[in-house]
Amino acid sequence: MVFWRKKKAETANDAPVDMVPNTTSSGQPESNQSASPNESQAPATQSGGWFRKIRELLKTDIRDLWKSEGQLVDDAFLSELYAKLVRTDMGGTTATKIRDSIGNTYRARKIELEDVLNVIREQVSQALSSKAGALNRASSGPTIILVVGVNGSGKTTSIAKLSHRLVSQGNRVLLGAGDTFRAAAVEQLKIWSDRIGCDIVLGEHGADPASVVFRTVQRAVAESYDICILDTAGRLQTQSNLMQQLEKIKRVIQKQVEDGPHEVLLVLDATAGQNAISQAKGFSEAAGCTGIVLAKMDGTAKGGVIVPIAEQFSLPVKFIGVGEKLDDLTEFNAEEFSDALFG
Ligand SMILES: Nc1nc2c(ncn2[C@@H]2O[C@H](COP(=O)(O)OP(=O)(O)OP(=O)(O)O)[C@@H](O)[C@H]2O)c(=O)[nH]1
Ligand SMILES: [Mg+2]
Repeated sequence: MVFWRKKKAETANDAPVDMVPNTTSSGQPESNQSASPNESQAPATQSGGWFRKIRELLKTDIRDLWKSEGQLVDDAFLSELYAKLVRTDMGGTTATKIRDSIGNTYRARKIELEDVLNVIREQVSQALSSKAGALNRASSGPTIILVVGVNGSGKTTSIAKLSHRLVSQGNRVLLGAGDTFRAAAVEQLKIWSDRIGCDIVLGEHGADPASVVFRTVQRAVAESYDICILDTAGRLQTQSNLMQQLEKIKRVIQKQVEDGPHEVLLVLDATAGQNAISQAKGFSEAAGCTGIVLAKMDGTAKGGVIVPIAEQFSLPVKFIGVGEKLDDLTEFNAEEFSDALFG
């Protein structure tokens, strides 16, 4: 069930894997950001769009259960409600808790939509509480952030959005184009860096990604950058040789920054449903991830997938991606999230 799908940018972005930011015919990045740097720091709840839309659509979907004012809570109602909840991908455990809580309190009585939304909000907030997390920062020297995930999950775009956010907050950011595997990947990050106005260390196509990472971290330390964000090529959690490559990359980082990387962010595609869950498992075991970025939350009504992901892994959800533009990244906050969705 897809409630709505955000309109894609009318550019090369249409090609998911080879996506590059908008460019003019001269190859220069277009200045088409939707908000000023100040606005970009506002969470998506304030900047409007995404949360409001998904809430309205969820409400509409659940409201469909009301045949008349005040709906009788019986087995038929409870199982229909359960089905609607499961369709948000929130997972059977939380959906069962919500259904049972409503059944226990309201069975054989009439219930209003608001009462149901309150129970949902409470249970989702409970499931997600303490699952949010701020970005880890180095106690001294540059904060090194390694970004990993399967092909096309949204790594490079999330790096661009995160860099934009950090630059807007006054940080000096250095990017490392460590995806030397996919043709055009380096150029993709380069175009973003030009648009954001941050520095970048480029890699040769086909070069050892660890060498690009080495040069990037070396420069970040030598030139006292605040943040260094390293892109990597997409890989499956089952490709053990490629997972070992991530280990090598981490060792290369640690040669220069002993306590690095300070973050290993796993970018998951929210539309991947149950696949996202197995990716979270595989990557967190093999790559020592420290946090999750849940990208493409705007592309699905199944935003509920965040619940089982956060519940099953001890990984905090740090950011959610809600679109393809630089401003479309918001910090994850459990209470705000469940309020926004079900409030
Ligand atoms: N709607 C939406 N699209 C997104 C979001 N994040 C990324 N995308 C799109 O997803 C596609 C893939 O994004 P990339 O950032 O290139 O993904 P990647 O993980 O770096 O891909 P590889 O480097 O090929 O592994 C592009 O078309 C992006 O514009 C998001 O939050 N919302
Ligand atoms: Mg990429």
